[in-house]
Amino acid sequence: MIFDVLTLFPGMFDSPLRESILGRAIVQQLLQVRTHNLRDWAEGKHLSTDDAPYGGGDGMVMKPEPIARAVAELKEKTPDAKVLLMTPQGVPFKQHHAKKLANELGLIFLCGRYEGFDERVRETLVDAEFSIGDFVLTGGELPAMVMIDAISRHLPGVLGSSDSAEIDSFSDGLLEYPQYTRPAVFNGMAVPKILLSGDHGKVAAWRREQQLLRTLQRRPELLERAQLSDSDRKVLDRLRNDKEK
Ligand code: 21W
Repeated sequence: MIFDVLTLFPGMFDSPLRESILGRAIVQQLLQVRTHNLRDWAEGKHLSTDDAPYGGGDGMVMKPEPIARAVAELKEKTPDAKVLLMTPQGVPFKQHHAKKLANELGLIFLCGRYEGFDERVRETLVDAEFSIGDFVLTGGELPAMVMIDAISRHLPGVLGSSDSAEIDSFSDGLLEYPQYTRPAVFNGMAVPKILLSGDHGKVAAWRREQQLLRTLQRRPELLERAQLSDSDRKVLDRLRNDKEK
């Protein structure tokens, strides 16, 4: 997969993507992240990429022409690439988007600064618009990195077999169970006895119940879409009743 990123701050992408799992995946040529400075497609004495908004108001708006020229050039190399606009008004990025986008050959991320993009960028150049959540950032660079990270985990070979993307939290729509490692007692707090019992069946049942409990307590809205077995539903009914008492 080739990720092309158009940004005014290409340096922001250097270390986050080159560390750890993604760094290894890049070395192994499982994916490529190419950052491009939008200013390279700017014109005029000041190489402006932004301008004042028509109609007045504070702040600046990203000019459409440098973006159009840049996208046209990048698409010459990867004609099938999807163009993704990072914007607070985009659809909230979810795990199912990450999984689906991992099937593309190329993705071009447009990262904005200032108050946003000239609306005409959206209309012609963009395949989809994404937000990463309801909070205000200073630009689209961190959202692009978040998406690249989440998408890359689904590319063949990027994750080791022990942490498969399929067994993750959200793959069945539930939060994960609590985890423990040594020591068996830490600051007076013991690891749940069942985890030391060696009874794999009981451990699995306990973990599933903990997943259901956590999701019920912290993210009850996820239960509406979670993949639940008959036995899960029985456990959930019991947990809900326990709560009432
Ligand atoms: C923040 C851009 C605030 C614009 C009209 C007139 C990309 C982002 C961003 C940013 C505004 C994402 C306005 C979650 C984010 C991003 C920078 C507000 C005010 N509109 N996901 N004036 N959060 N943020 N513009 O901030 O570019 S994806």
